[in-house]
Amino acid sequence: MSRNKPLVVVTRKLPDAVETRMRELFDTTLNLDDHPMSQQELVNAVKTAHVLVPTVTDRIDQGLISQAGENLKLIANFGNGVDNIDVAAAARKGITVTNTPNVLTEDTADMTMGLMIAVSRRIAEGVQVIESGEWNGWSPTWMLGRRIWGKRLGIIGMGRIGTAVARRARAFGLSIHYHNRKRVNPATEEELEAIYWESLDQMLARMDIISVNCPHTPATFHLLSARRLALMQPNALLVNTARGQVIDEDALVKALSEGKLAGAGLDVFEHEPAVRPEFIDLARSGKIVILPHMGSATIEGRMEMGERVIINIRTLMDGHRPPDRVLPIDN
Ligand code: 8YV
Repeated sequence: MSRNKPLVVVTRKLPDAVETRMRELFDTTLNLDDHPMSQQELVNAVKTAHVLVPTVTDRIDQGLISQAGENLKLIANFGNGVDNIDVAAAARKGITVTNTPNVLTEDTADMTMGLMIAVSRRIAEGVQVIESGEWNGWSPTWMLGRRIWGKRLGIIGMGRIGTAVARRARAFGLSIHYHNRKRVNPATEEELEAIYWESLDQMLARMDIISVNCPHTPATFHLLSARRLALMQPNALLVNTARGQVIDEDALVKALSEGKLAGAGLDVFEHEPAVRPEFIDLARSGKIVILPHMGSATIEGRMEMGERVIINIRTLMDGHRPPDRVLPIDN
């Protein structure tokens, strides 16, 4: 530690302004060429650093945490979801974990709406037609999509992002239904005229569009299983901007290929950056729209995520509880 500044290791390239500020405040090791860190690099980092700043692309599991040195006091995740970190193992070692909530809510909700509209109105297919030079002109029965106005949207996970999706969806004329571990407060339900479904199965069977907005936890792994996907209406659409692990991808491919589900908009995948070839074929055929985990990818969002990371580090270093502390989930 130089001049009493904590040693902070950042695993990926962050926006320049964030990196510059971090170097002013901390003894910061940057990853200038943005390569995903190897296991050995991560081990070296946790052995020496006071603070590790990982992202969704780093597995901070129990094995890694067990090798952490005495110095490591904080894992300040650059991201909202913490399914890449074994939070319980960190807690057992007295290491605090923080994330960056709130600042990517609106961007992720925008992308959810974007996918919903892109799938139902065949936007990606339209782009492909123009780019291929095969557009022969307008026709009354060509490229017909499905209207979203007046349809029913079922949101799985009515946290910050789910609620932000609901607000937008209301303006697009969708009626709001949701499934959540807990019912949201009456004022929010009233504002959104939202219908709560305690039973996910019951909700799935009745919706025109389903949006996945819950975190990936042991309880939500493959929540949308083959059995549950089969409950959905054949005309229904599925949008996922949360985590690929929430959907059984084998079952989703099967449902889409067999026409048991009309389409999907996916920003996330179970084994990123690998995307199963069937999804790519389905995207080429216009059945689904797929994006490479871009839900929170705005300049403003990334800057604010960096600011949250800095605030969390500084607060802990000043001897206080960081604002975005994440506690282990009690199952
Ligand atoms: C982030 C995300 O880009 O914050 C999250 O949980 O999924 C993403 O939108 C990513 O996590 C950055 O680490």
